[in-house]
Amino acid sequence: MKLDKIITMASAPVRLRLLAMVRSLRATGCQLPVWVIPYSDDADSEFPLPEGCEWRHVPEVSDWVKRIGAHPMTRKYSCFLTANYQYADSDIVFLRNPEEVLLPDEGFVASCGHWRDPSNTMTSQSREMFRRSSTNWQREVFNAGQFACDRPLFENFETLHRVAHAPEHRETCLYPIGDQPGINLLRLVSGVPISNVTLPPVNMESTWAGDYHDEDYERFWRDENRRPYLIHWAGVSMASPRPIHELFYRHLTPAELDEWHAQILTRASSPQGLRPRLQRAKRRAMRAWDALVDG
Ligand SMILES: [Mn+2]
Repeated sequence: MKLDKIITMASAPVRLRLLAMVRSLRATGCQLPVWVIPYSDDADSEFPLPEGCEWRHVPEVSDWVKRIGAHPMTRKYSCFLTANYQYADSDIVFLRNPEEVLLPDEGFVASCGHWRDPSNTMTSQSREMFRRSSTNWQREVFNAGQFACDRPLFENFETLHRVAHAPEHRETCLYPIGDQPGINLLRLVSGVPISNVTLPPVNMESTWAGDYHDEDYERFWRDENRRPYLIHWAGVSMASPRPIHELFYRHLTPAELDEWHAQILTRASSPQGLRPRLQRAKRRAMRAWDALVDG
């Protein structure tokens, strides 16, 4: 595919993540425009973007998401109305130019190892749809933080809306807890063929920061064709030190690094550790939601 843009999502709290992501992209030689989907419409959520980036409002999608109470991350569904893009979350750092890496690929391209553990990519409803689609359906699920496609999954917003609201899809596509199950199901329903560069024939090494534990993480990357083209922190806490965090830090100035560490310390010292409590609450909510859909 011939990429013509990078798409991401951001709001003020992830400003440093976004700056590092864009700088890492430019360092690979990629000068494509970056569309930034606003995570929220709050007045203080936007901030000045680096050159070559623009806030990309798609009101029909963001108004719809708000109206139905779906998770704000589902604003990413607007990607499915466009073509020739790489979507990348702000907690990603590029290592190779996605324009070059994806040139031989067609259709929808995933680049994660979720096939090892598909559990967070579906609801109990969409699991049945995947099971009915193939006996090897695990190859077709992916992390919603990184995907590329050379064509729109749906011809217009009306079609996307109709598919998402269909009785057999709505619990998954209008999911209030996250975007990943809906994004996976919409790709499946679209019928656009999917491949994953971490599976044969490419067998790229892992793109997830959580798979790299020690100082010499680059030893897995001796074969350039199998070197990951991006690294995604997806759920890996920056509060606990890991050598691979350096790939992110190297794109921040000393002043930004100070700001970053102050943010981490504030979060870590919140009463009784707010983050674990929030994550437990989220797991409870996901179980309750699944039970509701099953019932
Ligand atoms: Mn992410």
